[in-house]
Amino acid sequence: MLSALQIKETEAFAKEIRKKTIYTIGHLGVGHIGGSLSIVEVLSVLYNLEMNYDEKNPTWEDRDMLVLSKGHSGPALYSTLALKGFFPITWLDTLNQGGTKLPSHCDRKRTPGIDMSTGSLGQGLSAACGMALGRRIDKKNCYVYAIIGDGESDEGQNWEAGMFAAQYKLAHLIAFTDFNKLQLDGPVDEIMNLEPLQDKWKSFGWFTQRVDGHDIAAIYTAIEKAKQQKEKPSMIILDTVKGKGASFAEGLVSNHNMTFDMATAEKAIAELD
Ligand SMILES: Cc1ncc(C[n+]2csc(CCOP(=O)(O)OP(=O)(O)O)c2C)c(N)n1
Ligand SMILES: [Mg+2]
Repeated sequence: MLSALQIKETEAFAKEIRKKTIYTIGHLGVGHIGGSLSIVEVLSVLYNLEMNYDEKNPTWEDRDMLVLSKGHSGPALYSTLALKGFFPITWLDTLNQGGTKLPSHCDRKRTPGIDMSTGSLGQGLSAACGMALGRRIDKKNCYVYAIIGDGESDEGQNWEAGMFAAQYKLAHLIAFTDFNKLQLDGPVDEIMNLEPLQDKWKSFGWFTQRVDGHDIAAIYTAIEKAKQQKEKPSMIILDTVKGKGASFAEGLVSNHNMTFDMATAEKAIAELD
């Protein structure tokens, strides 16, 4: 059971991740602000409450791992990892510039704390299946988490991974769908309607839940329930808002890969206090 203090601390952490994400993209002048801001709360719960890791030894064998399959949302994960001490916070100023260790999309060979290279949508859940199966074969008791996008769910490979995870009873695979209802250039329900999304994953043999993706306590409780599963992989559908918390971007179709300057970023950051 989560204490009121833990909720408060994790909400505060989420706010810091959100601020750093807006700052980081504003500093560069362009980036995937929408899909980065919609996953801030799940990242804060994972890295503040759930995941076992050692920021001083990011490749520690017994760690829990995260595959950010929607790799274009790297800036939110970089902000999270920087705030948790995986690398200096000043690296955020180098996002996607020549020689950076923080490319726009996640690269496990470049960034401490990134467990899988992603960006080519549709592949991450399959990678997470392999990681979860491998860990089980190695008799590790750790968890593999994955975050996929709703637009990304149009990629058929997700559904192959869905069958595989159920077949091999990957109970230590806990996946999230960032259901922010928007993809690159329009609403999900107009481009490729995913509903009934929870029923789909259930029919694939997964343990499924659907929660408010900006509610820290709800996300935490869902993960704890997922961890009680002994045979089924888990899909937690997060109802989210693309661009959540940045007044200049929230809910706009145009927030997918947006150009904005530091003055706009600073105003939005100030509004969060
Ligand atoms: C295989 C592949 N096709 C296309 C793209 C280009 N692309 C990047 S993000 C994106 C939209 C993804 O939508 P969604 O999963 O809803 O992302 P979010 O709303 O979370 O930003 C597309 C088409 C890509 N990265 N990989
Ligand atoms: Mg989306």
